[in-house]
Amino acid sequence: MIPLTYGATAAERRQDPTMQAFRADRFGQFVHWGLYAIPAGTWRGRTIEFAAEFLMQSAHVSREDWAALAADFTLDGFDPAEWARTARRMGARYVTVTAKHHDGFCLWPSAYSDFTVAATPSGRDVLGEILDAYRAEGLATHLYYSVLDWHHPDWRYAIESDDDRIAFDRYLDFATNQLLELAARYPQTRGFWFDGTWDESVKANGRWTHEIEQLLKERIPGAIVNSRLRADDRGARHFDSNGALMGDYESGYERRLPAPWDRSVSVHDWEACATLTQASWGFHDSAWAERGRKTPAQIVEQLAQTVSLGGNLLLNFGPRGDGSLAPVETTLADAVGAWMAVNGAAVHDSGPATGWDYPGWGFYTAPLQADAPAAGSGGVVHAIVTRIPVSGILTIALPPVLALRAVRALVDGAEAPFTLLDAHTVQLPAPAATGMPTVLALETVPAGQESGPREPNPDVALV
Ligand code: 16Z
Repeated sequence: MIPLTYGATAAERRQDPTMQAFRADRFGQFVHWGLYAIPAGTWRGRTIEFAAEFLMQSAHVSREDWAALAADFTLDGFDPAEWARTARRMGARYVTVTAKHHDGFCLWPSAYSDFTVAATPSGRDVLGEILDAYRAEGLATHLYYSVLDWHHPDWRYAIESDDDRIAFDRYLDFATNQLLELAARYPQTRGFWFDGTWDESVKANGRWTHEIEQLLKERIPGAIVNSRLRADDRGARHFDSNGALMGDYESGYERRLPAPWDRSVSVHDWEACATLTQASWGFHDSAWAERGRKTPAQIVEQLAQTVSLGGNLLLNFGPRGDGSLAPVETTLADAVGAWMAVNGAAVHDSGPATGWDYPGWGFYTAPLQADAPAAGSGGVVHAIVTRIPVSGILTIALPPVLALRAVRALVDGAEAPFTLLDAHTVQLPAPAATGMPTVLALETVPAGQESGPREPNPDVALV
């Protein structure tokens, strides 16, 4: 063990009510909105095929020219109640909103910066309005905060001189002030999602990452902080130099997921974030952005894979510059929501199905239970069928301690026949293709207690 002052603070996953609620929520909405939504990927006629929120950097825009966008932040189509309704209908149970992204623009009227909504025509507390709207729809609220800041003169990428050290210490004081200001203004905030923490300057300040986590938790008891904030004494990130997770959950899965069979990730809490388009988080108004756009079935498949491995999915939306949602995003949300309305039980309040191996044709999830019953006591496991085999047959290998009593489709409650192959392997016909994953509720009982004898089917070869 390497002795560390600023390493992991807990050996076990958190089990307090706030963390249990976050874990049970499973599906959140990420919202990237800021000045970058106005140019939406195009600067002076040139479309940059890169994330819209990076335009200031990728189009080499000066601080002054970028700051001038504030005059066009007029909220003409801004309707946070509509964002929140869309998120709730989709089945999201929490939202994470970009309070400040890399460009330094603040969605709240911060006392520590001139580059905020206070300098826009409306002068309104846009962030506060967004958070209120989501809470009114019953969603929990989290704040995204970029430590990296392209606007602030004291930001440094690395500390290479005494002057850098002095400037960056000032910068960290500024960030501390802003974060405590956010905690004071929005005390109902459930969590903080830190970003822009990968530079040498932040890695050399593990102490600050530790202290700000503790400070925020003093101000908001139970606040949930992502691992991405954290560096230890030696600059190790997410996981300390002894391999222990820092922060409350792992936030390294970005536009990718752990492999479906890799259960090792479920030893701790984690959250993956995903884009609707190939690579932009902010609204990118271009044919390029449309190229990799995901379908509702792809989103549901990512959600199923995530829950089956004990993670949360934070699905990103990028409202347009006027504050309205693009129809393509609300359409997607509604299609996912229609699926969730029928099948949400396989996602919300669910997690990995212990002892059930990855079946290849989809994912198993099981209800999260506060007092988990002994393995083998039976109950419902959900099978989310995302890849229908060409054979038309689903093979289910149950944990040896369980037997299958019934299989029911969540969509209509219809019971599916199954054939016992051996003590713990069954086959059932694959559901008809609907274009969206089908969810089957597998009703299990302890092995030996299945109702009535079931003879092996002589038509199915045992191999
Ligand atoms: C290319 O390296 C990146 C990619 C994405 C650096 C930063 C990011 C930012 C995105 O703007 C978005 O906020 C995402 C969650 N974050 C990691």
